[in-house]
Amino acid sequence: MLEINPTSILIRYNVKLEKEMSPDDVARELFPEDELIRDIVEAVFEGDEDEVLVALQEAMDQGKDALQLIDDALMAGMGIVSKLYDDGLLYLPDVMISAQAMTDGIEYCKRASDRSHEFKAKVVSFVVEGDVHDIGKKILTVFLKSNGYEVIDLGSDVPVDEVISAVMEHRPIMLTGTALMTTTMYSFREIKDRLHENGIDIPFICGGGAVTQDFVTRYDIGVYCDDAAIVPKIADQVLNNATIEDLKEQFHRN
Ligand code: B12
Repeated sequence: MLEINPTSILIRYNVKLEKEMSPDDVARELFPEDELIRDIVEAVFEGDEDEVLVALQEAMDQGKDALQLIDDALMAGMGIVSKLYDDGLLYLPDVMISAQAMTDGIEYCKRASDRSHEFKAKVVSFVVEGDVHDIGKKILTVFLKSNGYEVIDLGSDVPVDEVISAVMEHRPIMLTGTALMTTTMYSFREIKDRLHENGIDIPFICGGGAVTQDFVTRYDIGVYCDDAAIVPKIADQVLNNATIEDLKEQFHRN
């Protein structure tokens, strides 16, 4: 008896089947066409560190530039992961695993090249003194790195002095602070005062579970945001010469 496969008929007549797409399906639609780049992007998406290096080497052997691969393949792959996380299709562990694969890939590319990679700009990030909650800050640094920023990550439980010294040493375009506890978030006020005393006029972006827009505006600390995924967009605006007032207007909720 003739067996009819309805799927093939629908595909033949170009009728899209009503079926929920898996994260892999969504990602696959975003993968680039260039096969060499695609293999790297896919390995970053899968969080397969070994495969990332194999695919990078293959691309370099075929004439791709090591540093260009950072932007075109590694960051592109992480961009897809960030997008799917943003859309609620991937979870935090997926992001962290892919971020590690991307970081290993970046180191590999840097070692393979005799030139240095050009980042868009530098951002200093930290979790306030007395606070070890660093998961949100880790997400934030992943988003910044995958959008081409160099992140000076000071870690968690960072004393005010250390934050100020890092800003003076690295001269970033902006500073991000994370606080998860109502007892620790007051460090932000001290940091803002110390930045001011030292004549440093960069945007201070504040976030983390305990922090509210009301707290940040009441003490005129800087710019508040509750979503780590937005931080690269804020950095892009800073590069576009947005003032602190512009940023508040654009990113604060009414
Ligand atoms: C995981 C966790 C821990 C872990 C931390 C592990 C780690 N490495 O981070 C451990 C077990 C160590 C821990 C310890 C403690 N914890 Co705890 N912990 C939590 C918990 C359950 C989740 C926090 C978390 O990671 N959330 C997920 C991340 C992704 O959220 P997030 O950091 O806020 O980041 C998001 C946004 O805020 C934003 N964001 C973050 N940073 C920034 C920065 C900028 C610039 C921007 C724009 C955005 C942004 O981006 C992220 C998403 O997009 C919370 C409960 C809760 N509901 O939040 C309690 C909680 C934060 N902990 C709490 C407490 C009290 C403690 C302890 C004091 C407990 C104790 N008695 O020992 C200790 C504190 C130790 C210390 N000195 O810091 C309280 C704080 C209460 C308060 N408001 O002050 C909470 C709220 C639990 C509660 N309901 O009581 N904790």
